[in-house]
Amino acid sequence: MKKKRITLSWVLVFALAIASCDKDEPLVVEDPTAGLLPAPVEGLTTENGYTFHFYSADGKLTRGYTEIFIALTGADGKWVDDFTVSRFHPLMDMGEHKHATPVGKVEKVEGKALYKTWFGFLMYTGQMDGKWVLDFNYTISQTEGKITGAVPQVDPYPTENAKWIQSFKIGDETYYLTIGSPLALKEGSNILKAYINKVEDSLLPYETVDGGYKIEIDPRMPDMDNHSSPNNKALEWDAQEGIYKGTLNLSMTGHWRINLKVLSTTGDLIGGTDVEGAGNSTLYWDIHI
Ligand SMILES: [Cu+2]
Repeated sequence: MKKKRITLSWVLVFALAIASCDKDEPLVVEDPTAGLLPAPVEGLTTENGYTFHFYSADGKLTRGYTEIFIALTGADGKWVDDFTVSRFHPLMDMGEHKHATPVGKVEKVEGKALYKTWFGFLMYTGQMDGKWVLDFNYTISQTEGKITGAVPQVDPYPTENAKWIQSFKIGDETYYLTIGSPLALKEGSNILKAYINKVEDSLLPYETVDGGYKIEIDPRMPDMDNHSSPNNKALEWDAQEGIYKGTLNLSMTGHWRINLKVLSTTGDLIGGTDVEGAGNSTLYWDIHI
């Protein structure tokens, strides 16, 4: 009796193995973009008729931090899941002068035919007659290719009193401090996220610097006698999430200047200054909530 049961279960395993190897069954990929809105990027079709699609939470690309999602359709318009994307390279062409911008790491979204990354656009489209172009590498069914000259349309900051990216120098080297998800900040206690990116070459993507710094914050309201807000916590590197993370407490709505000091993990001051009276640090973000 026991032997018979074992034989039967082996037959089942074998049948299942055959079923899962059946290549005639068309693979239906679910819409990976539910809850997202198409973002304005042109020029995303490959030579063999595949098209990449960019999405964001609000259907916009904005100056400062913008989280971006990337999906792919085939010539038949159906979602494709066997692809990768990498090496996003936004470049602003300002005629006489060109520059890249801070970029995040590229991650696969778990369980979906979707990738995500973020860009820290230093300028908006049309600012000083500048225009963004975007290149990136891809593989589709293991075949490599490259999109060149896609055109993202980047909007100005969506709120007044916005300054979401700040640069600082260590010796001759330029770094950027980008506030993550600034539109999610609200009155009360917030988890504040930020990235540090380094300029190795002004024309190549400014990659993230993962750890090694601490960012102290001193939020003030410049329009209200520069009063502060209590219960803030400095941003420290969170290796699991790959982000600098701290606590920002905003005691009321309005325009906040988040004064910054960048320190090494051993406590040496690298950038920014203490706030004196009605003044500010030499390094700060501005937000409006
Ligand atoms: Cu520019």
